[in-house]
Amino acid sequence: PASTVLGYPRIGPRRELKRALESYWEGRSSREELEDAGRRLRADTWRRLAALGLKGLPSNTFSYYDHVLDTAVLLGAVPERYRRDDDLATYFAMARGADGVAPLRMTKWFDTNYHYIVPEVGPDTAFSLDSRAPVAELREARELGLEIRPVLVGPVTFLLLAQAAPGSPPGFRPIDRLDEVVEVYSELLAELAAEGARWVQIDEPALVADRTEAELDAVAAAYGRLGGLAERPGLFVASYFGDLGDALPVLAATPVEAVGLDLVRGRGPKPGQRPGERDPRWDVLAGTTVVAGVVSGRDVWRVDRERALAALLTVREHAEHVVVSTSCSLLHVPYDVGAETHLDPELRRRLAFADQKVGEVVALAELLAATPEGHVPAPAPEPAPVAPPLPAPSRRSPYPVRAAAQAGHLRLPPLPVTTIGSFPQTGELRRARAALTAGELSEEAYEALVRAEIERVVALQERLGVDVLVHGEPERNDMVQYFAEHLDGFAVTRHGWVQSYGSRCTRPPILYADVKRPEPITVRWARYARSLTDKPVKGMLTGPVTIVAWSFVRDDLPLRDVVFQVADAVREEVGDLEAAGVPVIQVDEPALRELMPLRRRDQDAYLEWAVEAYRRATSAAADHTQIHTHLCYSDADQILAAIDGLDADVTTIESARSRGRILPAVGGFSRGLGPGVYDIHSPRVPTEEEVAESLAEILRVLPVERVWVNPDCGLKTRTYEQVEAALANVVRAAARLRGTVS
Ligand code: THG
Ligand code: ZN
Repeated sequence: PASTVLGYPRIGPRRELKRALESYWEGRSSREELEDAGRRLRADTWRRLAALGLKGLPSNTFSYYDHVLDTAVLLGAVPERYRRDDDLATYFAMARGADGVAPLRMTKWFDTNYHYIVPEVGPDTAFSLDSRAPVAELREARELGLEIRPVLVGPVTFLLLAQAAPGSPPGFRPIDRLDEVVEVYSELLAELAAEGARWVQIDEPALVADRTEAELDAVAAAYGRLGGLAERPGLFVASYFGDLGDALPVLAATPVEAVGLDLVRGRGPKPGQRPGERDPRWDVLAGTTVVAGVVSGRDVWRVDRERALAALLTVREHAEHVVVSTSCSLLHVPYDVGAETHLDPELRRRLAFADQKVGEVVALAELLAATPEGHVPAPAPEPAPVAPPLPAPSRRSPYPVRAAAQAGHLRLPPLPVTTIGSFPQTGELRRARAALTAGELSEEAYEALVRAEIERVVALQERLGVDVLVHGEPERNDMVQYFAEHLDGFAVTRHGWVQSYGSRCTRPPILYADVKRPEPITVRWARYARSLTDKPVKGMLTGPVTIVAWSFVRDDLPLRDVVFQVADAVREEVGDLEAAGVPVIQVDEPALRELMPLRRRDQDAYLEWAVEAYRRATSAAADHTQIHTHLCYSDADQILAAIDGLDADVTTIESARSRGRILPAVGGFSRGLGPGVYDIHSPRVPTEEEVAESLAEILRVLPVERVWVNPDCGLKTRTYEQVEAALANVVRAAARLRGTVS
């Protein structure tokens, strides 16, 4: 029976790739050792998938950093400034920067928590095929006696995700270069066929977002051209993360042999439709192989077999062949639930990570093959409707009233200086936390260390002259995991790492039941910091949307209701912080944009409840309590109305690398705003001069009484040396500007 997955994790079940990469970057191992690690991981993956009974094995899903960056290399789209003699040095220069050259930008892969490297394409980019990686994998698999299917990012998606190279003429869009890029794919397909590839998977997730007529015409032209090649493998175009919509008939009309549909997020059978009943919307699939994504690659839940089988039977009514598959690559889930031996067995039985999902795909393929044509299973029961959450009462007055109350309460200078919350996480703290988990360090000894770190952070900020102090978050491993560990309804994993970008991973918590806050979480740390200083201390919380966006969440409730439950827990924490005398409370929502639906028609409804959740979390505060929020990523300009809707008193945003876009957009912003004055993502310490210039630029568009002075983001990835030097310059620059503006 036909079964496959669209992709598989690559970081390694014990993060072997992370270790190999970081050791290579630090000069502790050779290129050969890194490449050996890569080869071993690929071989282990294919053998594992074959052992689990999977028929179609994907290849080229491995990457030393990112698959979009790999595609840029494959096509020769390597900007001149990154070129080095050694091709691996070139590759990592694009990913991580080198010799004073900043890396390429990084951004979210659709609505996932994975970040890709944004390629640059200009009118003069000289495309040329570099097929070494996919060809090498074909040969490696052949040596293992396995047949594999190379996976490529498709030409349309690649160009739609690329940015115009610096210096491109106005109006130039990378997609204008589609014809030339398709020529390179043609060459590649011929070569892969000559190397024995019978199928190739071409990923076009960009087709599940809104596309213009012209873009759909380009899709038709591109796949018409590729389909018309004499020497080529079978073409399987995969869509995922949603429904193809108008792109489905377009793709189906091209000569591609197989189309992949996401039947978890995309359109399933119509409401009321009997399983197996024909659906005219899918008539276009006649003669096509459908790779039916019925096992979710985005969550950690076991598949609902009845529902999945019903979708497969409906597809079988229309398609030439059906291949059972995952809804998208398994890149977004951890490897193996079997490694989580500490989890409650009851919860464990409900979970499926990558290997369990592969098993489900195989089992469903067998079930489908054993189900006779014309079989009509009982329709799946509709989920029970749930009561909408009750509105949360607000204690807040309009902004001007609050601002006056806060001014009296806080007595801050103009251009107040603050930080985003985290201070450097020292190796000592990380080791202590590991020792605590392993039972080798007592709770008391650990807490003493955390307290000592808070003392150090508070003393440092006092010495530098920061105006609103933070405790530095030494007790937190991660801004989401920490809260998940302290809330009922969440479980955390030991080995459930998921790649975030390059060698970096997160362990998303699992929200599996109703969320409750059994007791205050952050209050004693904030209270301790407060006891050490006469300056205002800011309490630090993670917002409900971000906690949910960076977790795996239950799917038996609407996402909105889950977020509201988390909001209510945060609301209780806000109340307790205020009661403990904490005058400023920051509720971060860096992921506000990430959960944004891909289709425009769904976006307003999302933003409306996301903003409501935030207000639910913060509206318990009294007028004199100042609410701050922080948003990461440089696309704040795209959701400015929603940010305004959060109604926070002060918003700090990343802006150092995107000032030209952000500042014009925030001119009309009516509350406190702190556009970051320097980029914390680089180890470079900004000079006082540079910070003063940033501030002067900000003051050209915003009135001085609304401007806050802060770095771009949290400081946890920096060293104390860098932080101390940078903040000293920030404080001096603010003092200088205060002299000139007041
Ligand atoms: N926490 C969580 N999710 C996130 C972020 C976060 N998603 C988006 C963004 N921030 C991703 N950025 C990062 C930045 C750093 C790391 C991971 C994602 C990182 N991870 C450590 C590593 O891989 O070595 C492991 C951290 C740990 O030990 O817990 O550095 O901030 N949830
Ligand atoms: Zn940030």
